Amino acid sequence: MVKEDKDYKRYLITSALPYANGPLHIGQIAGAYLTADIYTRYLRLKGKEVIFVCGSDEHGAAITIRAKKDKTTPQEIVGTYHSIIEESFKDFGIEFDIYHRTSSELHHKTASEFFTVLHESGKFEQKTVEQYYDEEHEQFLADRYITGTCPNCDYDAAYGDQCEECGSTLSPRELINPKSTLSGNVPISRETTHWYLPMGDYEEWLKEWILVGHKSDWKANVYGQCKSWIEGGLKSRAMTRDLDWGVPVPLDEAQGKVLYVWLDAPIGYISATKQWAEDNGKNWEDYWKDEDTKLVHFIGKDNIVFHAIIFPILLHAHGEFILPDNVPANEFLNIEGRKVSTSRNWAVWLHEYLEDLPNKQDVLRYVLCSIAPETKDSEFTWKDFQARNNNELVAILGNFINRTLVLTQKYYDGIVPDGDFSSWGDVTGRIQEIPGEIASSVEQFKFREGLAKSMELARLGNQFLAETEPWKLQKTEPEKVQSIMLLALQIAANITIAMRPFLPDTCGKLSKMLNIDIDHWEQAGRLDLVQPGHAMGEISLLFEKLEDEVIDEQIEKLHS
Ligand code: B3M
Ligand code: ZN
Repeated sequence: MVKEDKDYKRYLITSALPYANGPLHIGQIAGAYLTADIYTRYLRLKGKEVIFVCGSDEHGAAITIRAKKDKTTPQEIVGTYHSIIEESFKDFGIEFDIYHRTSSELHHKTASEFFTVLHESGKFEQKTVEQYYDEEHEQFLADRYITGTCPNCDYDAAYGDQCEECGSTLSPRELINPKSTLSGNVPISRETTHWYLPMGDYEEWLKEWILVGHKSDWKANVYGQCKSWIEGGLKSRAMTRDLDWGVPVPLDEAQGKVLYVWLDAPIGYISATKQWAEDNGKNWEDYWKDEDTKLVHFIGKDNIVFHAIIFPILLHAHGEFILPDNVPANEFLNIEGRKVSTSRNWAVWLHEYLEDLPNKQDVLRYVLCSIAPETKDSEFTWKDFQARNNNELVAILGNFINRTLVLTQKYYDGIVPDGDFSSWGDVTGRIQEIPGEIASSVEQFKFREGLAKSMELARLGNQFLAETEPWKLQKTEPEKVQSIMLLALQIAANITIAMRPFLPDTCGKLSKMLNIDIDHWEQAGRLDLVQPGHAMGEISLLFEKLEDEVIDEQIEKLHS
């Protein structure tokens, strides 16, 4: 039985913890952050009890390999990138309740205790196995420390844990022509001991929970991946690693070993919640141990198995935690016809965008939401970015707002006129319907559709002004013009609420111009949001046209 939203008391929203091994690029933003932020902002406007948690993933080979490449230490790497990432999220308007980090003491303690509970209740299998080993660097090679050809798609740079080309999960032994990332040498085999999660033991449980229980409410891409993994048979997976960077395995016999990063990182959601609760005088257990909490993990498609299968098994095996209600994963965003590649610098970096195009975070939010890879990979191009800015934000939304406010200023000195707009039933009817449609799209994680619906308000307003042409009637029928303007102002006021989850900065500015502060979703759709006699604030332009030079510069930058 799928639980309905009304059956939940509170929400816990998470976005994948980005590795603190580099700055954020817009592909990541379109995947796991913007949509989660929109969803959370919508819930807050509805007055729901909700927290949105995230943080830096500071462990794993992603960090240590980067440190080695840059000839520095893992501490140095995470120190630098944690701050850059946190800052750019903030400037972009991603409103986490907490942005935590997995190198924190609280996280180490939380992850360590989690492991201990599983270990003491016999949930792991201890096995001594042969693993690849780099003799030159005296290190075992797991995950990203080993690369080779993917047995499923022939990609020649697949990692030991995952092929980034076809998305399949792998183990080092499956790679064809394995090579050490550290030395480039062909590895030898050596014995080592690890603690394994016998995932196969949970197959029946997963079939029931996902394949039966979430058939209708999980996105097709997520459900489909889960189905093929479960039906393909789940193998035991090591939950520990021979590394010196990470959360130490809390067992005497496990010296020099740390928790597998995919065990420790999702526990980061729990430790982030704990830190938030401590900072805000709340009880973290309400969010993790009460069935009335709706837990939703926003991620990118390469993280599906970890969030929909492995972490739920761990939570279930532990026994005290709730499970995610949904795991909305997006596909990938390509840039100008090519896959994002951070190593080849084929990416649009968020912090650079925010610097190069200041105060235009909402333009990027608008474009990324419009093209979000919700059901399949999608494409970002700078020309499309320019077109959406110029033809949609400027020509439709900006234009409608500007005309409405400028005319109100001109005709009535900025004081909302009195009037009767009851004869435009088609228009008022749509204003009343649209918020419900947006809500339903957002609740089903269809953010592109929700944004398009919210934009329909601006289109409606534009069309209404174009049809009624108040500027032609002001001399002859001033009373009719008052009614037209009053209705146009109600549409503008509705935009401040209906578009707020998507474009928070713009809606904040617009609210100031209208001198209103509508902070509850239930007010959306109403036709009395601005009252006759109300004085508006100062007017300015919401968006500006982007010239070719600006766009060409960005295209050049990408190719340089
Ligand atoms: N850091 C992987 C990634 O950035 C990983 C996510 C962890 S979420 C618990 O794709
Ligand atoms: Zn592959």
